[in-house]
Amino acid sequence: MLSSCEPQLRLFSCSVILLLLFQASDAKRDLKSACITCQQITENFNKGFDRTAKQNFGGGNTAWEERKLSKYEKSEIRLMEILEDLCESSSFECNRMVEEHEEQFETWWFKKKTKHPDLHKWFCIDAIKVCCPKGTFGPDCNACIGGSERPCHGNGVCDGDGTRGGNGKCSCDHAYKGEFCLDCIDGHFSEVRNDTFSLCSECHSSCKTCTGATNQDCDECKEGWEKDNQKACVDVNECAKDSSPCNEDQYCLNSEGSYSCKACDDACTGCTGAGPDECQACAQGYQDVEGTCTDIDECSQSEPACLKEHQECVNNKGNFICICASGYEEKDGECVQQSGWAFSLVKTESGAGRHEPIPPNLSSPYSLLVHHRLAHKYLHGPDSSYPSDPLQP
Ligand SMILES: *[C@@H]1O[C@H](CO)[C@@H](O)[C@H](O)[C@H]1NC(C)=O
Ligand SMILES: *[C@@H]1O[C@H](CO)[C@@H](O)[C@H](O)[C@H]1NC(C)=O
Ligand SMILES: [Ca+2]
Ligand SMILES: [Ca+2]
Repeated sequence: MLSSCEPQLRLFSCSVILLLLFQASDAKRDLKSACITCQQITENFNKGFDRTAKQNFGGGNTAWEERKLSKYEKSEIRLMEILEDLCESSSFECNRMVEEHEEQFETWWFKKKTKHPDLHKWFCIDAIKVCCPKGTFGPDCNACIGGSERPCHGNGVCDGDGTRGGNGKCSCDHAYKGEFCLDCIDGHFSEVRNDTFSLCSECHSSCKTCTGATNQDCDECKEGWEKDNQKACVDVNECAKDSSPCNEDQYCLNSEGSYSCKACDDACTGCTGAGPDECQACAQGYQDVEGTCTDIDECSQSEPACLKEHQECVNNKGNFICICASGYEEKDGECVQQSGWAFSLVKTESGAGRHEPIPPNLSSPYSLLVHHRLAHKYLHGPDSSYPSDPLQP
């Protein structure tokens, strides 16, 4: 009686049922992989059979060796040698399957081999029933959709094909669709078709759907293509339209079936192509010189561009900057004399440049300290630190 059951026992029987349920669904899910494992085992068996064919025997040409060889050929020793090498030691599935069915291998080896030489068929399909013949699937090895001769009519893969698992439905190859893989997907047309055979080919790149291979066979054009007056699909020139599809600082580049927008040159405000000679107008800081937008050199204008004392003008593309002249540094927006040693680039007579030290303004104690520190570094190298330097953090 259940009520008299020990609670531990009920728990135990409960978990056994759960375990069995789990194993049942697990087994169903694993039917495909069980067949693959079995397939590998029989392949390795055949390899082992070949490998052991001449093992341990030299030429095999003496009568004694002949006798001995024919004895070994069908011996249990040879079977054991083959069985030993069927699985990788790490493959749990494989080792379990071989262990579980060792007797079956013996039966086949000693009694069935001659009549049923195909081990895969005898063992995987008929004996332990994890595989099915090609073109069939599932527990009862039913024919795949499209028939076992040409599953999916040669245009797809049958789910569970050759195993006791799967549902026999087709996953069609590219270009095919439908339950039977006889229909063509969009962008493809049927070259040949009857109830059992179908060949689909790709449409011209301009067609969305078509009845043949050229751009005149399109039913509908792809996006970016339109029908001309001969009913052929031709490229739409998006850039020739009244309103450009690109931004103001871009130009439009047409391509087959598409277009792209490219950034204008920095010298332009609006453009019709790449480069500073394709500008609609010149950007600020540039001026038109014979059709090309060219940088304005603000520093060589008659009006000085930098107005503060001790400032120098440096020209850049599209603008200019004002920096303090050498020997001066910026402080609160003004150029003041540098407190330490500075170096100015001086032109030598040969035209090359040379750095020449400029002495500091020594009238303030702060400047003096900085001067000493720089002098120390000058004498002891740039990485040396000034001893007991009150300015060092
Ligand atoms: C279908 O077409 C294929 C290929 O052209 C041909 O081999 C086959 O006999 C045809 N079958 C039928 C039923 O017409
Ligand atoms: C040195 O600095 C002092 C105070 O900062 C300043 O008054 C003086 O004009 C400067 N001397 C020179 C030569 O620039
Ligand atoms: Ca286009
Ligand atoms: Ca400039």
